[in-house]
Amino acid sequence: MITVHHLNNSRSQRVLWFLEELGLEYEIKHYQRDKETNLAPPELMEIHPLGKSPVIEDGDFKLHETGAIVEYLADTYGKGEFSFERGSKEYLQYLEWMHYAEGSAMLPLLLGLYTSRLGDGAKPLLPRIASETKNHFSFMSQRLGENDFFVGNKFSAADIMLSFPLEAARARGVLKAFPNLDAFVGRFQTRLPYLTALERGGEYAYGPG
Ligand SMILES: N[C@@H](CCC(=O)N[C@@H](CS)C(=O)NCC(=O)O)C(=O)O
Repeated sequence: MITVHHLNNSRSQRVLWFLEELGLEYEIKHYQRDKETNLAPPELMEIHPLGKSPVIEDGDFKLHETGAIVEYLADTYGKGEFSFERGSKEYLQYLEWMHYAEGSAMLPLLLGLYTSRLGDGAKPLLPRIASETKNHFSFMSQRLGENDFFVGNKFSAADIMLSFPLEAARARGVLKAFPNLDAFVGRFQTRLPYLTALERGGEYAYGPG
């Protein structure tokens, strides 16, 4: 049985969603953010030295970092349904988008979040953060174009990875300028496995509505 160490209002929601898409049984260990600092509770340090979520356990195997977790789940349990044939052009695009989500797309959003606490001190950084946000979200918007999915003509684990930066951006109004990304979020948020995961995961600030 897979265990997910899940933090409320976090990227780890994606892992629950993917497990639902895969139709796997799993249990959730819930952790709540501190109401003042928004940080994870110290108990998560006992699971992994970084004290961050998600972390999964599968048998005697422990794995952290969402991209690694999602890739592992797709490879181990997906029977090819959520990925692409190794060696194919689509597979390379899939890897690119899968790792782009945490490796690149999150950075301008995180910079925006952290600098918003600096007041006037953040001013010199804001133009660069705004231009990088535009740069990355334009890039994603261009790639998606009129397509329903980021890679090929099928829903894949790469779409699941990209869901979090897109939902976080939507919550901040960034997607108003990118109607196709906004529509993409609207579509995946109606998937039954997504909604089941939402119910099981508890508090999530980036869901539909
Ligand atoms: N790139 C990592 C980021 C992990 C991460 O920062 N998780 C956040 C949840 S969104 C967290 O646990 N934050 C709580 C804290 O830093 O105290 C991943 O995708 O797994």
